[in-house]
Formats: sequence, C-alpha cells, structure tokens
Amino acid sequence: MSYTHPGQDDTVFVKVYLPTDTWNGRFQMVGGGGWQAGLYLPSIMGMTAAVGQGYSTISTDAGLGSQIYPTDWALLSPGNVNLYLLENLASVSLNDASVIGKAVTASFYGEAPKYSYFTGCSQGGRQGLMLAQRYPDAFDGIASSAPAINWSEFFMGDTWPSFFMNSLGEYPPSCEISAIQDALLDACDGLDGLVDGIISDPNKCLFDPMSVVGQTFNCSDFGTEREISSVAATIVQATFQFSGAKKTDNSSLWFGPNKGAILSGTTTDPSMIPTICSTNGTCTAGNFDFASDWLKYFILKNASFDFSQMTHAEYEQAFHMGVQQYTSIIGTNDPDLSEYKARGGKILGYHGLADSLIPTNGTLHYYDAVTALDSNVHDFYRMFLAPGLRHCFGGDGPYPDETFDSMRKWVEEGIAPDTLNATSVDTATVINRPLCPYPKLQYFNGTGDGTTPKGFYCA
Ligand SMILES: [Ca+2]
Repeated sequence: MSYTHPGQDDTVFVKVYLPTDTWNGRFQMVGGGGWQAGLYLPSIMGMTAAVGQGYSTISTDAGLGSQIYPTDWALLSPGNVNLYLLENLASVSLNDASVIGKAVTASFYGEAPKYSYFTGCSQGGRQGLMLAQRYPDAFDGIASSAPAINWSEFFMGDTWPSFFMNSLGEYPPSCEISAIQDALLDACDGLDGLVDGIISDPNKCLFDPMSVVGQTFNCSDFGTEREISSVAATIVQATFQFSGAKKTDNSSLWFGPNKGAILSGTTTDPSMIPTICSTNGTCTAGNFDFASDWLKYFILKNASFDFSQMTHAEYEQAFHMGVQQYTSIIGTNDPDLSEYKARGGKILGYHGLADSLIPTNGTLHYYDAVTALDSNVHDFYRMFLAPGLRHCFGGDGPYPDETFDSMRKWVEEGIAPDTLNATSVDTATVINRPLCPYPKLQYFNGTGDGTTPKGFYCA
C-alpha cells in the first residue's frame, strides 16, 4: 500500500505481512540497509522470517523507490536537496510505519499487538536508535546493530582513504593492502589469548604497517612477487584506528576502522581503499560511491563534483558542513534516551570489531555519551562487540544469531543478557562463542579448544 504527506510531493510504499492463523500477538518492523529504508531484498527476507515465527510485520521504502544509490532523489535541482525525502529516510517514515503496522495488525486480528519490536542493522540499526530517540513510544524493544549513526561523520570518514590516495596520487593494488593486513593479523592475533585468525582486542594491537615495508609477498591479483611499499603502508596507517579522517592540522575528524578490519572489499562490504588495476600492475583510483554520494549530493549539492580534485582544506570544510547541516536531521546521535528508558523500552545490538564500513568506535563513542547522561545505561541498552565480524555479517568471527530473541526475552521476561551467543556461519568447524557487552571485551583463558564457549570470559 502507499500513502503521501500532502504538500510534500512524496509517495511512500509500505508492505505488511500478516500470518493468517499463527499470529503470536506481536508486531515486528524490519529496517533497511545502505541507502534503502527497507522493502529491499534483505528486508523482505527478514519479513518472511518474522511472519514464519508468527509476527505481523511491516517495512517501508520511505518514498525513495528501490534505487541502491540516492542519485535519483537527492537533488530537486542543482544546489537544492530534497529535504522532505531525506527526512522521510531519517525519521518520519519510521514512525509512520509503526503507526500503520500496528493499526493494520489491530484491525486484522481485532486486537492490538501485545508487544511491538523493531529490528535492523546498519541503516536499520540507525533507524532503531532514531525511533528510541525521537519516537520512544513506538516500540517496546529495539534490536539495533552496527548502526549508521553519526551519519555525516562516518560517510565522510569512509571517503578519507580515497581522499588520502588522491592527495598522494598513489593507488596500491588490493593484494598489497591484503599483505599488510596479513602481517597485522600475524602480529596481533594471539594478544587475546587465542591464535584463531580473529583479533578480539584491537586496542592491544600496536602493529606498525611501516615495519613490513620492503617485505616480499605473492600478489594474487597479477600472479607476481612484489614488495610492500612505504606508500601502501602509509595509506593503511592513515586508514586504521587512531588515525582515520584528519584536519589539515593533523587533529582527528573521525574514527577509522579497528585494526583487524578488512580493508579490501566484498560485494556487500566495499573496499575502504578502492583501486582499479590493469593486468600489467598499474592502478588508478576506484570508486566508493556509497559514501562519496553523501558528500557530492547532500553536502556539496553538486552532481558533477570531481572528488579527485578536492584539497585537504576543502575536505575539512565539507566535513564540518555535513555535521552542521544534517546532524539534527539524520545524525541519530542524540544521547538522551531517558524517555525511552522511562517507558520501559530495551535496546540490544552488536557491532563487529572487524567492521570497516561503520567504525565500531563511532558506536562506542555514542554509547559513552549515553552512559555519561545515565550511568545505569546497562539497565536498558546493551551493545555487544563481535570479534572478527565485518559489517553486520561476514568475516572470520562468529555471527550473533540470537540478537532479536535475546532482546525479546529482555522485554517480556525481564532477563537481561550478560552474554550474546554467536555462531560461525561459513567455517568447516562450527564454533560457538559468547559475545561481551561493551565496555567488556571477550578473552580466552586457554582451557577449551575455541569452538565452544568453554574458556571464554568477559572482562
Ligand atoms: Ca585471536
């Protein structure tokens, strides 16, 4: 079904799925991902799973259509952002969907849902926190993982490696970046007590990419042996944790991904250091439109902006403009969750320590800000750190598959989860490990074999 906000020239589509005779008395809204508010394939899969478990469920497209990028809707004309649609994406359509979903549920079954829940990761994780911040009455419980909060900061931060390469005029091949990452993993894997290919405490990793300059490696991209260059090491160093986007005076603008995050890409988790190489081994700048579209269309409002020519002063200025213009619309980092706490709401989520797309430290920065206002934050909001997990899913670390059910149990039975189970997805041997709620981290005392929870503890 569709609806409009009269005068705003929008058409918002929502879909509601209702189990005919297996309704469990509960309502669940499924969030979106990337630039999509919902109703894309993963949302539909989430709705299908929810309806299979007896939930009535809804998802919304926020009136944006089904495009992967905002290219078609971002600008009304050069210089003029479609703010109504941005607000639909940011917040308005979320509350709409909760109202519509609950009303359709009540009219179909003749009674209102006993409990209402929201679930999402990335864009969906941001949506969950926006609902808690701005529409505290909408949901009893929210599963919010790897949230795309600090929206303008993290998008600008994601463009930093590309900007940095442009400023050097150097574009190392992904095999070289991978070789540095492999050396980092060798150096830091065991610091958490277990050599398993997963870095569970990135802060302990003091690996310096410059230390492997000159080492040879086999480049799978070209089938040749190469040496790690100081340029590639400099780029990796500039991308990682404690570095990240910088001002012209070298002070920090935003967090980089943790050491151990994979900087070379996959289809669902694009390369942080995008380069395009020909078979003879020469490379040029690749694209990371997912992030640079924010800069181009929303901050600079210029569809033909040439990112490759940007100066450092312009980068710093654009970073500031983005925060200034959009934080109140879509920043989603208001740390005052007192109204949500007061209505008895619970928020539970995870963030992968190997997330390169949305830096884990941005989420922890927010969590710290919430904690500064309410030292009892643990009573209603817990964020579990997932070692080796990339953005929302994927990577060598196990996946927290019981996030939603733990949240529901917390809401309905008052059982707060002290750990969150995670199960490996693609590994030959299935491993199960307990994730720890921030500020605790997961460590291993050496008593098990690493495939079962035995030997893991939170500290
Ligand atoms: Ca390890």
